[in-house]
Amino acid sequence: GTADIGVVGLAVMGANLARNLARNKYSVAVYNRSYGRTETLIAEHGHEGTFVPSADIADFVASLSRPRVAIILVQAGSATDAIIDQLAEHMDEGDIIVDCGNAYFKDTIRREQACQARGLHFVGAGISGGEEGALEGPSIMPGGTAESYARLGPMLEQISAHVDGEPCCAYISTDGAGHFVKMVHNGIEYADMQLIAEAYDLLRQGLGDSPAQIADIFESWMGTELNSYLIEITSEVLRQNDAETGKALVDVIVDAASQKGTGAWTVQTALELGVPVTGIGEATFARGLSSSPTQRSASGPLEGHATPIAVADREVFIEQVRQALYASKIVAYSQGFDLIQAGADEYGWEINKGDLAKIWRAGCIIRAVFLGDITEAYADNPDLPLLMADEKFAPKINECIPALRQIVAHGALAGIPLPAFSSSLSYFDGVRADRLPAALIQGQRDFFGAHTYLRVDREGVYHTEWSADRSESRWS
Ligand code: NBP
Repeated sequence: GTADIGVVGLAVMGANLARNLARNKYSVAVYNRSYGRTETLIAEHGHEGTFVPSADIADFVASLSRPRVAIILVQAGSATDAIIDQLAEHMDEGDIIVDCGNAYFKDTIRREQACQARGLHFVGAGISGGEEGALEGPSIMPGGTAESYARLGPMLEQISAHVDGEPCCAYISTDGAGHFVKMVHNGIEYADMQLIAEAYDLLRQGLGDSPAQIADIFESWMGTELNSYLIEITSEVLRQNDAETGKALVDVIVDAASQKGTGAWTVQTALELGVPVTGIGEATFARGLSSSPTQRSASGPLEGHATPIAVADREVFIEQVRQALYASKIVAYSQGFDLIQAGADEYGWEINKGDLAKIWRAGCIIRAVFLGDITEAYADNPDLPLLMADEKFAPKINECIPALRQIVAHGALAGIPLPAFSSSLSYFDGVRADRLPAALIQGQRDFFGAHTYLRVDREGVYHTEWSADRSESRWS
């Protein structure tokens, strides 16, 4: 075969990634279970570059130059397993299978082991940026053997988004690392979106502004450190009017947020690893609450509907909301990077967190100017234990926390739900507390379960004889 690389699965993502490769002068073998999609791709876009279509997977594999590289972009789950099996049947030792679908990282670890046993390389590559990204340049997070990256990396780097000439694609680490960081990326995306939604709610219900006015506010924030893709699209969504009713589109959209599961994966993983990702957790739960018709329609007897906030100075209030958003965003990212480090420790990955922030600067949904600061923070100190306490971030978050306190208090008094803002503030207060009430919890645990406690003033593990004379004994 002569094709440089192949793509299996030609629905919107696969077709666009294949076109991106072809536009970058690679010869691209293409295959889809139902041949119709292949025909459509060739008919509509065949002129964009060199495509080598196959109706059969054996022919597809045969059309690839060695060592063969096949990218899978089919529905995540059993379809991916089916395609891996079919490819492996026809491939030879040293060939490379790349899954660019939204796979669960533990599936990727399992698949990598199975492929390795058959002498094949398996790369789990997270890819972000949706359909447009796949075509114009996504952010790509590949995990696999270093050997496979030597063959695959240059191609992926070329088709990825670029910032100042640097690709938004970098080798992450082995097996499931790429899909793990993609999962956390999506979790951070959930948090970011929820924080923006809470800022909107404060301006809408608290300040009483119209969607168009709020669109202007978000647009003006593009000139600040909040500059990001999500802020930009928020402004566009808020400015959109419904053709039929003439109302703001946001007012005719049902207020129930859907999810496809990556937020939940992130939270589950965080629970397993014991990492508090409260921003992502609250964002995921908030979507759940919005989509709970039973509970919401049963809430009639409950009082305390949202009231306007008595705002003394409009500009001051808007700036407080902006600072609250910025502080909470730093908290959410700090927590996300903690989860990535915990995953690396648990699964034996060496992840360069600065590189990761770098490849999220463009191509993906959480792309933001702010990520450049994260890259710098980790460049200065790769083992930074708490991102938000970095010497660049600490002064910024310290400056914004008073505004976050004001905003959370306003929301509480006005009855506007701010789960992500308020949990970010609680996390900040918790992590920097000199002393936490966890000491009391240890006392309670020792009381009912003899779970023991440590002392602040000496070594050893202690238990108090609560049901006897309450004397203390050293257990070890
Ligand atoms: P879909 O997730 O809608 O999957 C459709 C593709 O899967 C078609 O090519 C279909 O073939 C194929 N397929 C299915 Br379904 N079952 C199969 C099987 N048993 N054997 C072989 N092929 C099978 O496509 P998509 O929206 O392009 O997404 C592709 C991947 O990219 C997914 O993992 C998705 O999570 C991920 N992703 C999507 C986005 C996005 O913005 N959409 C972003 C990032 C990642 P057929 O034509 O024969 O039915």
